[in-house]
Amino acid sequence: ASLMLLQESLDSGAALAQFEQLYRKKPGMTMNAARLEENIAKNRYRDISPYDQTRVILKEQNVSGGDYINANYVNMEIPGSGIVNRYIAAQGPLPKTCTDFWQMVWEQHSSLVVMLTTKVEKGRVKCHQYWPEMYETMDYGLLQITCVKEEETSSFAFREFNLTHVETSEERHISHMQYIAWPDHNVPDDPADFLEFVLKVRQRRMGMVEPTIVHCSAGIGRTGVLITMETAMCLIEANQPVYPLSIVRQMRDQRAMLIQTATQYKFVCEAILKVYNELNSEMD
Ligand code: PTR
Ligand code: PTR
Repeated sequence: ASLMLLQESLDSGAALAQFEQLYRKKPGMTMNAARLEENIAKNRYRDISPYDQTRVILKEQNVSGGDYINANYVNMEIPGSGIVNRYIAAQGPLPKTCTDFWQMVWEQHSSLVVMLTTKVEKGRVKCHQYWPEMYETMDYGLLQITCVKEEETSSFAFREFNLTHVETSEERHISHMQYIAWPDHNVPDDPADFLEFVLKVRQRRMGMVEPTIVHCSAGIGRTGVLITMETAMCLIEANQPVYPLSIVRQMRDQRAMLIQTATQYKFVCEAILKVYNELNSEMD
């Protein structure tokens, strides 16, 4: 029933008006760490900062000094199922934050990184290539990383990395899933491709308790769309009502500005309806 109302409020424009009215930053949250002198150069965009209360704090003193990275924990509860989908929403690494990024991956025990941007869009750099080329090994601080697999389609790139901690020799394996057909401030070129990608992410995440790291360029627009979609899919499966606006609010309580434009919000609402309607027509 919640989704029938969604169709109506999309048709009337009310859904988008509500989205536009929702706060982009949660009142009372602060962003002081991002503004510290030593951290300013670690932000890709001056206007995109993590909340202090939910930011990921690097544990080991790192090469660049301090504990700061532009990333927030975003936990999405699926009521009635006992599931909490755990994410870290982050900006795309800069040349000087690649080591910090891998340190975060390691310390948070993440085994999946989802990337929703290309390195360059319309001639502008959106994300530094923070990983080694196929069969190559690179050092990032205390981590040695080797790319052991790479597969590309016209919309996706899937990679596998081996990480070795040089001090302890501990080894781990990490998957990298990149969506390459999605320009920033915009929506994916093909909703079917997008849904296929989200399903692949979900399959890879099944049973995973450690956070999945999701990033785009700023770590707000496209990252927010992906988290919203996966959350809605889980709610539909758990037979729970889906209120996209409350998903967005729950996300923005943990990282500011998630889902950047009304077009992105509309796109994800329509994709949610598509999944819901397909599921229901199968059951008829
Ligand atoms: N979007 C551009 C950028 O982030 O690099 C331009 C921009 C810069 C937009 C700064 C807003 C900015 O706001 P402030 O410096 O007040 O945070
Ligand atoms: N100041 C930048 C701008 O408004 O252009 C910040 C920004 C950049 C915001 C990219 C969102 C962006 O998209 P995404 O979060 O999907 O990478």
